[in-house]
Amino acid sequence: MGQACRLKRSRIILAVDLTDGPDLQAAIRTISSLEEHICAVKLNFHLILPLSRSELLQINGLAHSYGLQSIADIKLNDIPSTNEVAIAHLAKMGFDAFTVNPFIGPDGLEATVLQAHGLECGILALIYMSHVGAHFGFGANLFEGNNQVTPIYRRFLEYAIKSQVDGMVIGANQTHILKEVSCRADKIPIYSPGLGVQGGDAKQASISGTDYFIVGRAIIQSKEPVRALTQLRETLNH
Ligand code: NUP
Repeated sequence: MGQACRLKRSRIILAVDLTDGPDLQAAIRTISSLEEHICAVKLNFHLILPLSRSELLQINGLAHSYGLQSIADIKLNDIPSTNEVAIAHLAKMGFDAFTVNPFIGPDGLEATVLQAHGLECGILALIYMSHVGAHFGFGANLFEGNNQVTPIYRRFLEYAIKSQVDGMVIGANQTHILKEVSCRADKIPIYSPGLGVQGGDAKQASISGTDYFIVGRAIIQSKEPVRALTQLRETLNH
């Protein structure tokens, strides 16, 4: 991602979360009109479910032709043999990285990293999501035997470091978590969704430790997407 970020001089990843239709042409138009200002695209179920394998391959080929990376945001969370099949299919479709939920445990997470690296792809582990209510899961306390209490996200962080993931996903609106994690694992880049519609502030998140910003609706649903994107880019580049 670092290379794409330097090449495009942008730390912004476009969440291509089209809801109208959506079809291949709309995805192509969106990416082509915004590619100059972003370093990657992130595809979620919005496109991965309705589009065909060959259409996804075309979108990823287009992204690569612009020097962009492509992330499949499917938050893998299954038994190892099923995760393995999903990663193999997504890699064949041209995705460069996949999101994984460390809830699968350290061994499962490590297996996804080893497989992805073997395919020259990367794994981004969820550490603390951005949505309202994320604390019920990622902030829930694990009661250890010796009267110790550990929030689950700290355990996920341990798994992520041990497994040598390529990135960690933490909500841009979770500033105290961003600060803590960026100090404890300063070698692993942090990817933050949650700007704009979800309430996160770009500058605050950047100061708190976010390396890459994932933005969807604030751009895609803007009346002037290029303007919204260039403004955000300028804010972040200063
Ligand atoms: O914690 C997360 N929050 C989040 O919003 C992890 C994610 N992967 N996402 C995704 O990022 C979400 O599913 C959507 O695709 C994108 C954020 O979109 P928006 O809120 O900028 O529109």
